[in-house]
Amino acid sequence: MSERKQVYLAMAADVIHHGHINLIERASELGDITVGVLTDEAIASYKRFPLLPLPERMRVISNLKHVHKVVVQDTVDYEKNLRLLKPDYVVHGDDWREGIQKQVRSRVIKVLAEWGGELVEFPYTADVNIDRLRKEVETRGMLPEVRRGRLSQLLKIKPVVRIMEAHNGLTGLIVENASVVKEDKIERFDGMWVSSLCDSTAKGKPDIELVDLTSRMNTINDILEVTTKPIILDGDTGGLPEHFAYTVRTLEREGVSAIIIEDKIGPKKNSLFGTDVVQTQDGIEGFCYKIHAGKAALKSREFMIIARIESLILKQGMDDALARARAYIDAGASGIMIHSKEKSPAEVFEFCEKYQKFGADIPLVVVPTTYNAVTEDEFEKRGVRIVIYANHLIRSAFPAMMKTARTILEHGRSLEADELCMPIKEILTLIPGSE
Ligand code: SPV
Ligand code: MG
Repeated sequence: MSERKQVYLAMAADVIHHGHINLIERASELGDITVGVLTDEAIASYKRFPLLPLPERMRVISNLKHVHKVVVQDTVDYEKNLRLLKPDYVVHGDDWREGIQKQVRSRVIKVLAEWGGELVEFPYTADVNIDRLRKEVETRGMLPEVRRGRLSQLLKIKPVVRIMEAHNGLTGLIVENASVVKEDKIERFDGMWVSSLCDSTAKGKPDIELVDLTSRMNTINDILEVTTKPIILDGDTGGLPEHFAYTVRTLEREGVSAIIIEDKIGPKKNSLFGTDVVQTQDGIEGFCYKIHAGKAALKSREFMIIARIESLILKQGMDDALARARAYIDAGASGIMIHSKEKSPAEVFEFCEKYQKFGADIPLVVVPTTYNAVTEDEFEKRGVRIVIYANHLIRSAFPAMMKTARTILEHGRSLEADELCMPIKEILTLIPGSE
């Protein structure tokens, strides 16, 4: 009796729909099915954060009719599992001939050819719009307790978490939805930074800790309402330790994932002024007390209090920065942000190298506004875990709006400004549910 043929299918299996069932049914006619379920890391590398964790997704798949075996596939690429299993067939929907999975498909064909295996494609089930379904589930079902943990979950599954500034609902939507296709990956932002500079600027106010928490919470709520990604709040100095404890609780209750507080006291000025303005750094002890007060107030384990070190900004030297990092970690900080306003990344790189030697598993955060030639890959090599693009949406919006305003003034009409603006039809339908 001839042996049954071996069939391999890989899937995220996050939301199981009849498209999956169609595929499995057809694949079962070819032989015994092994399903490779993508890890959370693999899914996050090319689309969104999975709704269900890997063990749950594997359990669902292993209980489906026709599935003989379930294995883990830890990359979007099939090669490793194909070499291990040497299947006669790989089965997939025909939708991957175009788009980001095209290259993965070519490699599957090439590797299978080594032992005479074959790729079998079935027509993609046309009425499944999984992205729309997913969005519905996420925006409707995004409870604060789910969202709050998203940053710490991302840190477990991504080498570098990429954060972009948002200062209202619209910019929140940009961070939520912007994507580019790069080789066989879709690049997206992982979450939002609610910057004190941008939040203040959007309200026409200076970045001197003048915009109070109530007002900052309004901004945050506007963003929370229309997005699903984790939010990191720029908490300035955190205020008095007694007040900070309340701030932390408010934020965690709303579903914010982290606050970053900087070790300065008194009238706060933006760090990018450096020593051009008077800025006072807090003592190590005082700032540790504040971190401790925040930690003690927490109700959840996932909310992160990240300590931001201003020693390099204030020219206090590398040793001071490192001593503070150690002390803040000991005080319970769940992350360390090192800030610099130098054009060269040298001092940040030096900090990274020495920080790695601590051997502490506490995420390191950078804000490369001035040393912006450094890529995320280079940060990753140095152990940086969160990269924040702190002000780029407001900085790009302002010149564009000013140009339009001046164009109208120059011409005494708006015709010439039209080419600077998006078409009315597009703005009307930009926000879902406008019709
Ligand atoms: C902010 O975005 O408000 C920050 C980062 O605190 S920086 O402007 O570089 O100080
Ligand atoms: Mg700030």
